[in-house]
Amino acid sequence: MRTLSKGYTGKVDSPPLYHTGHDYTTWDTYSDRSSYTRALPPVPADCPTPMGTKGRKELPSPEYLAQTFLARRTFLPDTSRRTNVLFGFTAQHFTHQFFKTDFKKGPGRTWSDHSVDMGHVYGETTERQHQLRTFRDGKLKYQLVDGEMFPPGLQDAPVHMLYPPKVPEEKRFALGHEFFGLLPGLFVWSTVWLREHNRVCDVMKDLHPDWDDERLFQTARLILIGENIKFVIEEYVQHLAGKNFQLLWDPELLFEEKVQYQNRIFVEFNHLYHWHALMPDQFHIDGTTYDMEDYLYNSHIVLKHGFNATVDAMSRQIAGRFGPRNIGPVNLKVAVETIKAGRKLRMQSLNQYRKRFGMPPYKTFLELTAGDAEMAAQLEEAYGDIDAVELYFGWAIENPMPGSVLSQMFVRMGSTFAFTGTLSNPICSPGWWKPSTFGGEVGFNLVKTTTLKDLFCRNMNGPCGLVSFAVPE
Ligand code: MNH
Repeated sequence: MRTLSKGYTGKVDSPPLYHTGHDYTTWDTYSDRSSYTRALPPVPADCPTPMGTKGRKELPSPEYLAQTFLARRTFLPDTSRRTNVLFGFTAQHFTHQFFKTDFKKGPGRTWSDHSVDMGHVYGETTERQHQLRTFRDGKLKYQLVDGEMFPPGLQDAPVHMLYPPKVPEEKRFALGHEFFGLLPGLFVWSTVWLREHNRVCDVMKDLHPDWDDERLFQTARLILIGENIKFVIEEYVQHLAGKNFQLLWDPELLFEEKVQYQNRIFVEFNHLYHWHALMPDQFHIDGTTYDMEDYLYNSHIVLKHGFNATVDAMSRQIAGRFGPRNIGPVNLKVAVETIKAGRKLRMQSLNQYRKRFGMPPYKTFLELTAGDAEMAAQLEEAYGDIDAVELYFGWAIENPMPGSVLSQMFVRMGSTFAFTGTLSNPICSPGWWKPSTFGGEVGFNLVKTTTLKDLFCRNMNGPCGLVSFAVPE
């Protein structure tokens, strides 16, 4: 595990060499946290073709690419690892704490703090955090529905949320992240972290009756950050990695190494994580089927069916497989926007990134399509040259490795950013990694032992159903 962690964390430039604000290294590359960093500099603006020297003068239209190669015909499930919908929402919820593009300012700009900081639960700004806190015993605001704890309504915590007008006032919730009213799966995650935070506050208050609200709040936050990293490495990344190797999160493994306990988010990592193929077109809960349009912006579904039943249903529904032609209609326009963003940022080609991350460039279109001759011919027609295929689009049509959820390139690049991002968290540093940071041995043990199932089951009223990242055989 030490070798693996060293191998991956060593492949990210820190301090970063490039960012989205300049085409070359500047002081801002280091200091401007409102820009994403990038692993490769942009294609120079005065190059003969958009991809440098290769390919045609004009790239194929994003709409054509999306319709022809990305749009789902029929739902293709991930039969290789039986990834489920709960996994998909975990991916989305977890990563939106550090992928926060400032879309108004442009695809290279971000309002994130570049780390696993639970900012999607507590709010990115102090102002938002204060709106969400009760200022009693460290706890966050909540409401009880049939005796169960849920996030507060917007009238009780008036934070900015992005709800469309059709959502009635009483069905709007105040969450840490303004997008999280979008999907019931994100609401489920917001709820479980809210319950865990308030539960941990009770545990800490019992142990430290003299602690004030601020100390209880801040300590609970550090414990939740640790719990999050714990199950993300040992269960979530484990699900992606397969069964041949048991991952272990032990910050002490890197104490003798040169680790920088700070992180920056790369725009390539953001594009790589557009995992919209995972999402089905319908959701099944307790015998009811919801089409996407009834599901979006409808957090109330969770209250209607109950928290436990919703989590169980999400664990039993299979997610989509990665690879060509599996992005559903509502997400196809996100794919189009991502292709456009890549062009605005003048991102280098798939093959340039393969070389940057130690993989051989594809030599032919047939190699890229894993032997699909028809698609290879269509792609050759569209791009002209294999070295002109774009990064996000290339990923989106790569097939998973046999028996795996992801393609080889996804694993290589994703692991590099993921291990760096989690293992460089300040709680992993020699100075912080000790009981007192987490309110004593009890809190430290929560960080060192919490599993996905623990997190959900200890925060449920009544029997806990299936909580898993894979649909059982
Ligand atoms: Mn998703 C961005 C819709 C599921 C990962 N997603 C976006 C955007 C929309 C969106 C809209 C903004 C796009 C733009 O303007 O460029 N996403 C959805 C919908 C679903 C969804 C409707 C489910 C249905 N998304 C998922 C899942 C993941 C994911 C599952 C898995 C990780 N999405 C992303 C990432 C971004 C994004 C990453 C980029 C976010 C950012 O940069 O701020």
